[in-house]
Amino acid sequence: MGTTTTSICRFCMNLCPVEVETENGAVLSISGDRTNPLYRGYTCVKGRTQGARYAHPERLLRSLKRMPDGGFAPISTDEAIGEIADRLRGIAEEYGPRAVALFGGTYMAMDSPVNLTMVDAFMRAVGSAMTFTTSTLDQPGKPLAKGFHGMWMAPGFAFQDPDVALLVGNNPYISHQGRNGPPADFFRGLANRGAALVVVDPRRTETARRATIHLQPRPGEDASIIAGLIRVVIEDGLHDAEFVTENVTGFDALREAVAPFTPDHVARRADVPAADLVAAARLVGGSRRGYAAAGTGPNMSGKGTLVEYLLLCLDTLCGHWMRAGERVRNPVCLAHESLQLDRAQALPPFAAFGYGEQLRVRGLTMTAAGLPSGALADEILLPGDGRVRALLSVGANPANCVPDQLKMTEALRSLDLLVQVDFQMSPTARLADYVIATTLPFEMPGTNLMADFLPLYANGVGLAVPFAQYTEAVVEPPAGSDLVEQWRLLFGLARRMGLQLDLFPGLGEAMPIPGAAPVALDMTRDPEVDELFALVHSGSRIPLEEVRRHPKGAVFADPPVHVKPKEPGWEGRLDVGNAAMMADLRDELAAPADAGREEFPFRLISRRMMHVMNSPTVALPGGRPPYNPAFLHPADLAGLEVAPGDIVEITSARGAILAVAEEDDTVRPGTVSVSHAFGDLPGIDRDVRSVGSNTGRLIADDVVFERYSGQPRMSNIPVRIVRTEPGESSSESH
Ligand SMILES: Nc1nc2c(c(=O)[nH]1)N[C@H]1C(S)=C(S)[C@@H](COP(=O)(O)OP(=O)(O)OC[C@H]3O[C@@H](n4cnc5c(=O)[nH]c(N)nc54)[C@H](O)[C@@H]3O)O[C@H]1N2
Ligand SMILES: Nc1nc2c(c(=O)[nH]1)N[C@H]1C(S)=C(S)[C@@H](COP(=O)(O)OP(=O)(O)OC[C@H]3O[C@@H](n4cnc5c(=O)[nH]c(N)nc54)[C@H](O)[C@@H]3O)O[C@H]1N2
Ligand code: SF4
Ligand SMILES: [Mo]
Repeated sequence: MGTTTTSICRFCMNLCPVEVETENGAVLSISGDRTNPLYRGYTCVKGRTQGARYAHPERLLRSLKRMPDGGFAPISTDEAIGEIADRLRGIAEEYGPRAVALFGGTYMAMDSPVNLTMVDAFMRAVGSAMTFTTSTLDQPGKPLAKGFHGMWMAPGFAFQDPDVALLVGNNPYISHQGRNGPPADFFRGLANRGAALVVVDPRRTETARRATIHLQPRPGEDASIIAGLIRVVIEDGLHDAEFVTENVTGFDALREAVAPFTPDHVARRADVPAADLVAAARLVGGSRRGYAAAGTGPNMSGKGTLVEYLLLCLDTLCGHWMRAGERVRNPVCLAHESLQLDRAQALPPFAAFGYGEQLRVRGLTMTAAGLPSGALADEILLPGDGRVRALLSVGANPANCVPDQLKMTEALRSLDLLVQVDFQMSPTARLADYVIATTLPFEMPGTNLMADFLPLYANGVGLAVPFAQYTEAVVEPPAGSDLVEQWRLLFGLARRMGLQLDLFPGLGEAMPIPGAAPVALDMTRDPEVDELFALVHSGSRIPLEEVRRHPKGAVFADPPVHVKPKEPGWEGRLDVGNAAMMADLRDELAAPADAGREEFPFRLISRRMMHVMNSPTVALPGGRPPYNPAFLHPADLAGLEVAPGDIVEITSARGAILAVAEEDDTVRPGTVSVSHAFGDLPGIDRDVRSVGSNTGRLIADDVVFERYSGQPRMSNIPVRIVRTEPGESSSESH
């Protein structure tokens, strides 16, 4: 019998409270905490099986250094930190600090709440603005669109029993990118209240199956579809005229810009029934207590900012924002109390791109979503002043996840210094000069702080009730291991480089807390984790000490938070007629709906699978294939003369990959639905049945990309598909 401790699963943003059974430092089992009022014992298969990572034979227990013969040799983590610090200092001195870049991924944000502010402080101390993250490869349209539209300073209705929800290319049933807790609860709640669900997705997803109306369009047509919805809402007079008069500007420009998007036009373009589009618009516009949200699909299809902007316009026209006096059901707990949205007034538009660091390619700049990661490979490869020569990869797997894998892996190989922080020998680790072995979440204390920030990021994600939890570390790192926390690595590097670190409270300078100044760390000693937790959570609505008194977490409803009235004299307005966005919408009309069908008859669309979190780990759940199938409609399989389980070659204008075909009648005919982050480095992953396929190899980062965020088109990729065998492929670019 082992010991059971309550903790938090930090494998995805659902942050489930769990019971972890351990024995002699090994994690025996992970199960949901049935006593939790919100999650009620919910966990998913990938969370439950990730316990196997802790004592896995393939786990990295010590750091590695690349030797002159190309192989790796073990090195003590402390020694590695010293050597890396010397090389970073040398590179910064010789080429300027811009030559030092950092790429932060999923597990920079997830594994410790200290990481984000530490990364921010570290790069500021280095003097380099070259911090890239997955934000610009995910849904950068969200923060960018807020810049064009402005922001309502009170929440939407996502967590207040909405009467209608519109989900565009978002599959919370699988991705948990929705309301935290058991995904089914949200949909059951809608059904029990008789609320409507409208889903726009080229695949009849697990979410779409619960929809009142499912529009199953061609991918990449979301801007036209939402413009069509807006047109019907305005035409039918369903908009909230009083809210618009009081808080909105640009109404006439929007009405004019959406005029050509008649139901018939949109129906032809997107290949959806016009009557369904009109019915969907009436559902969405027919209720004040509704909300609209997009997921990764439309953001990845090349026009993310426009799509997200039009969704904000739709919510604004329909008055889908909370008003003065209403109670906010899900106030923040562990985030600074000033970050709570609680004011019924409009923050006017602000600059969301075109400032700060200028990148050397495609006219890209700093954005509200961060520096465009779609330009990282070019910033490494392009000769000249400012070229990136050293890259710290923190909680990320850029070799598999940054699109244009052919270019990205070439870039990673060409660096003077690549440092990969990881717990396993990921493809990026195998390209690195140093691999720093890191702790896993149950070996560290943690909180569910990130959940508080989700509603600030987007409508419809985050906690529906103010639930907060703190966890101690529940296991020691394996005996004889030499691991370091990601934040402690950065602290160690700074100290060895002779840099002073100044930490902002919360998540760092990018998520500023009004009036908060950075705190100078004492660089002469190792910081205690508790003092950093106190700093990160300082000023929280519920003090961290109070949360720590409830080891299983608790709901902190009191004191209640009510939406305050508009400040006297406040003149801010939301802009639904931004000139650049209206011009982008006009471009949509001109763009051919379905170009290039002859050479590339299929469109590859993005998706998530329940049993993996992006890159597969060494602890994949048993009984699941170790590859990511290419899901095709049965009619397409028949047309291609491909049987389920056959190997197909998928070719785009950029490259070709092999994949295992699978039959799936939920996929729209003419599309192929494949998840990302699988496969290995180009040239060595022909055995797709054991490693899967890397869709990033089909993507060019500089041909079709979102104009503000630089996000390459990562879904709706034109491809052709033929049956093949691993041995007989026609292409050289595997
Ligand atoms: N073609 C295509 N590309 C995509 C996407 C797509 O849909 N299509 N999606 C994009 C999106 S939305 C994202 S967010 C990115 C993700 O891109 P990344 O963040 O770069 O990738 P992940 O697979 O999430 O991160 C995995 C890395 O973290 C390590 N890891 C796993 N668990 C832990 C842990 O607990 N602690 C630590 N320290 N490390 C851990 C893994 O070994 C791996 O090396 O990919 C993007 N890339
Ligand atoms: N189980 C699991 N959960 C995860 C992850 C994982 O890998 N596995 N990854 C995590 C990460 S990093 C993220 S960012 C979130 C993402 O969360 P979601 O955005 O919910 O991700 P998906 O489940 O891929 O849903 C995207 C949907 O978009 C659809 N789609 C593709 N192209 C288009 C298009 O052009 N238009 C429209 N309308 N739809 C389109 C796809 O069919 C798919 O159903 O999930 C997170 N959660
Ligand atoms: S949904 Fe799964 S992976 Fe995500 S936090 Fe819960 S158990 Fe962990
Ligand atoms: Mo993501």
